[in-house]
Amino acid sequence: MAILLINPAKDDEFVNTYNPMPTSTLETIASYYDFYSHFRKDIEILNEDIICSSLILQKLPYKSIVGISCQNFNIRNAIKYAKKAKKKGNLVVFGGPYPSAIYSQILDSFSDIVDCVVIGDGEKAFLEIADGVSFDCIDNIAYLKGRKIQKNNICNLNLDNMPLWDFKHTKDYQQYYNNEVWTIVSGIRGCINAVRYKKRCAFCSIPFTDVRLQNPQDYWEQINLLQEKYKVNRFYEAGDIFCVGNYPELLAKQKPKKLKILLGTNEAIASFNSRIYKKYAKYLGISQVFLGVEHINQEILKINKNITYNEQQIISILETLSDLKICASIGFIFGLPGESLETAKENKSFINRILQYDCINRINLAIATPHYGTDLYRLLEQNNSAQKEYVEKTGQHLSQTIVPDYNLLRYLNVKYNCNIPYDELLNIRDSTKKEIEDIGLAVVDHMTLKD
Ligand code: B12
Ligand code: SF4
Repeated sequence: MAILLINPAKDDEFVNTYNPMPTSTLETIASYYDFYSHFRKDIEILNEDIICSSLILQKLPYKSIVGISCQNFNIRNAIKYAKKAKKKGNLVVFGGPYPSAIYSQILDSFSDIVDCVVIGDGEKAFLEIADGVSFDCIDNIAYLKGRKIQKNNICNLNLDNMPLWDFKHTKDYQQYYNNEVWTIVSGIRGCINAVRYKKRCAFCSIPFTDVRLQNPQDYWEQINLLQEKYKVNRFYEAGDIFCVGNYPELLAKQKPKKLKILLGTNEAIASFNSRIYKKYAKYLGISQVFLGVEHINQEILKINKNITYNEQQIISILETLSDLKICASIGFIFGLPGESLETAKENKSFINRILQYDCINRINLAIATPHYGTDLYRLLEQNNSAQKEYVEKTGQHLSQTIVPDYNLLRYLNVKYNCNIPYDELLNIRDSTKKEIEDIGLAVVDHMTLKD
């Protein structure tokens, strides 16, 4: 029986704001398995963004292995598939950033349907699970041993031993290419800012503080293969921050001259390197940057990002990107701990001031969301009144719930960690949104929830 890897669709409470993208994450796991496994069982990948739920249910194997990729926005659907897969006698494996952060809660509540949770890099762990290695001997997993949760050693994957991958395991992958989509590549894993400050930002839910880089030659070989095979030109580097030391320079030096692509990158203000961009961005094909600004108030930055930066630094980056004709999608967050009416207005007025820059093609306006695994969540957990209110309204304790009520958590965060009424904060966010839309720019909320 084939092994099945599933990427469930977003849960109902979220608004679908993105076009589907190819499931690169699951393809890297499947290709790693094909390359290193002695058994070479067939693997199929089903992505609910393009395959309907009934087909996924129909294709669930019997007594095989079902791996499910979960994030905070699709955990309900992930659990739905896990239940059905378990009924058919499968070994059920969860992986992804969300289960990595909440593996113990998953194993506490769902040990009858989830056999093991992969924490962090999934390629080697999944290979060993599929090859039947005893759980005791597999790094990067957590599972129930007797009645106790056993978390094994966490070991980072060496990105230089990655086999090349394509979309051969993904059913109906051709559907992705109806539109001009970005194909995700992953030569950078982790966040350089988290390494520098030994800490993630207060609103970041990824539970690791390391960074790893793929050999530049392998990086281009992978992109070249995808371009030749599927005639795709747009690639999006998934690494949290692209400017990791001189990595962009090393990439530029190794890039095959004939290879013409467009590249999307993630950047943060503190680590953005204008010199590198001026020298290498055009040659690398960088055409779109996702830039996290989050807030302009220094106190709020200090509390939530472990660092401060000023207006001039941000404007200088926007000038560089505008000169280079690189598009920028800029992220802001309202309602971070420390927010008051004044600071929210400060953020709003800064957003209005930067809209004149040609490079900006999208603004992400988020309301701070306390995801599991973030400091924001921990702050609420430590606050007795917030705990009490959450229990009263949901009947669940914050440390036990796996699928939190995000709207309520946003509200509680503002109530207990900010100095502004929630309604007023929403009004400021909404009026900012309207002003941006009035000049024809797209606005999205990072975790758009249905009302
Ligand atoms: C690329 C990306 C996107 C892309 C495409 C996603 C796609 N289809 O592949 C786009 C832009 C569309 C996107 C959208 C969203 N994203 Co996004 N995205 C990312 C990003 C930057 C990189 C993901 C990636 O490819 N990483 C590289 C691969 C190799 O790593 P990986 O995915 O973590 O997978 C490894 C392990 O986790 C594990 N693993 C993963 N799945 C499985 C499954 C099994 C069975 C196993 C064994 C292991 C395993 O093994 C993998 C290989 O080592 C991450 C941030 C990050 N740095 O991870 C956010 C991130 C995943 N996104 C996030 C969010 C919230 C969203 C949105 C909801 C935002 C929105 N405004 O709506 C949407 C929802 C998308 C949807 N499906 O509807 C959050 C999820 C938070 C969480 N804790 O779950 C993240 C972590 C960002 C963050 N810091 O908050 N996203
Ligand atoms: S929010 Fe961005 S900069 Fe902050 S730790 Fe997370 S990935 Fe790094």
